[in-house]
Amino acid sequence: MSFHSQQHGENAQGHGGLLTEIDHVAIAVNDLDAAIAWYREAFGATVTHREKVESDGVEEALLQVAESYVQLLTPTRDDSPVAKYLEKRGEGIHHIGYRVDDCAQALDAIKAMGGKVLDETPRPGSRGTTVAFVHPKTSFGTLIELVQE
Ligand code: CMX
Ligand code: CO
Repeated sequence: MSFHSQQHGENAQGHGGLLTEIDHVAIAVNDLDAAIAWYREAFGATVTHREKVESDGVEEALLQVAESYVQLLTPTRDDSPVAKYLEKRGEGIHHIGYRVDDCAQALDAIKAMGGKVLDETPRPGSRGTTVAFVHPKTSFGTLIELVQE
């Protein structure tokens, strides 16, 4: 056992506590079809799931990588949060989705620490998941989506 893992005990063995997996890395893109084509051409990666999520004003394409996904995201309307992001910051990593067993429990943990959440209670996400977003100002500049399958 290395010095590092001795210092950190269980955590060094890969326990993420309430986080069970990286569910997805979401990338905001201007042209969904162009991004899909690029991933196919470069890596042979193909779309596992494609969906318009009207409640969030986005269309997503999920490319499965092992147990996780790359979520390519593009806005479907001008007032979409992803439209604002693209306008202000350009294409790039928009959020990280962490898989959890119990979205409400993970959300409550953030709230108990005084964190700012964007969903007071879990709500429906894409592909039948239950999700809640945590404000990036609470989590070191990273917009976090808690994803319960
Ligand atoms: N990652 C990191 N920081 C971000 C960010 C992001 N994705 N989006 C905004 N920010 C930062 C901005 O840079 C800005 O920082 P400064 O004040 O230092 O300049 C601050 O947060 C406020 O940003 P804003 O441009 O004014 O944007 P809003 O506050 O209007 O919206 C957010 C930002 C996170 C509250 C909004 O995007 C939101 O509610 N997101 C949750 C829902 C969502 O993203 N849905 C789409 C994905 C759906 C899915 O994956 O299924
Ligand atoms: Co997402």
